[in-house]
Amino acid sequence: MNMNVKPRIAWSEKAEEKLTGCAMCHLFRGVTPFIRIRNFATPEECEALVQAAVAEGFSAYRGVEPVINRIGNTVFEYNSISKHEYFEKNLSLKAVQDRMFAKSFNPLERFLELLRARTGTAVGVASNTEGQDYYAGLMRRIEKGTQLHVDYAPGEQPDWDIASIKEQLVWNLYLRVSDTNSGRTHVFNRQWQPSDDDRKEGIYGDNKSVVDRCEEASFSPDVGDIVIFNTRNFHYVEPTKGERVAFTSAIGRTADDEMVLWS
Ligand SMILES: O=C(O)CCC(=O)C(=O)O
Ligand SMILES: [Fe+2]
Repeated sequence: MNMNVKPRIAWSEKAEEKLTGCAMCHLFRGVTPFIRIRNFATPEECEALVQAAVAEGFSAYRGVEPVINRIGNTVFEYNSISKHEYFEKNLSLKAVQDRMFAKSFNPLERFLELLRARTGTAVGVASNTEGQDYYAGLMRRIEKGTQLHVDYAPGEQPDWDIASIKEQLVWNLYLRVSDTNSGRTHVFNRQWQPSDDDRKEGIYGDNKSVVDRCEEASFSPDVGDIVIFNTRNFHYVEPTKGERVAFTSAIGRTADDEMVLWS
C-alpha cells in the first residue's frame, strides 16, 4: 500500500491567489476554477472609473435577457451584423474609453503590464489581419444576473480572427458592488463541447442540464479585486441587490503561446 497518496483536492478548492505563469496555465487547462488578484486597484480608483463611466452613459446589450448594460464594443453583438461595422465603431468607442481613463486610471494598461511581468509572455490587444485593433475593456453592469453560458470564440464566432485562439479566459475587475453577499459568480468544472449546442437556450444561454452533477466553484465580487476564470467552463452570475459594475475583457491563448485581449 502506498502511504504517500495525498487526499484528492476538490476542483472547487483549487482557486489560486497569485498571478503566475503556472497559475495561468492551470486555468487554460481548466484544472483550477479561478485566480483572484486582491487589491489590483484602490477603492478610490474604482469609484473614479465608475463615475467617469456614468458620465458617459451605459446602454443595454442588444437582445440580451436579463438586461446587461455596458459601455464599449463587443464581438458578441456584431457577430451577426458585420465585422466592418465593428472595427469602424471601435474608433469612437476607444475615444470614449480614453476619456474615462483620463478621469480615473487605465486598468487595461495596468493589467497588460502585470500579465507580462508575471508570465514573461507577450500580451497585447488582439488585432485582425489588416492590423486593426479589437476593442478590449468593457465597462459592464451585470445586476439582474446572467443565464448559464460559455464564452468561447472558436465555438461562437468562428469567422473572426480571435477564433484561432486555443483557450479563452476572462478577467473582471470589480469596481462598484452594493452587496457582496449577492451577485456571486458560479463556474462549473465542465467545458463546452460542440455537441452541447443542442442544449442552447435563447440568445446566449444553455439548458442547466449540461452541468448536472458537475463540480461547482463560486466567488463574490469584491471592489478592487480581479478574478480570472476559463469561460469555456459553463458559468453564470446571480442577480445582485443594487449595483455591480466591472471592467472586463477576454484573454485568449494563441497557438504561439502568446496572449491576446478583446471584448
Ligand atoms: O461578472 C462576472 O463575474 C462574470 C460575468 C461573465 O459571464 C464573464 O465575465 O464571462
Ligand atoms: Fe461569461
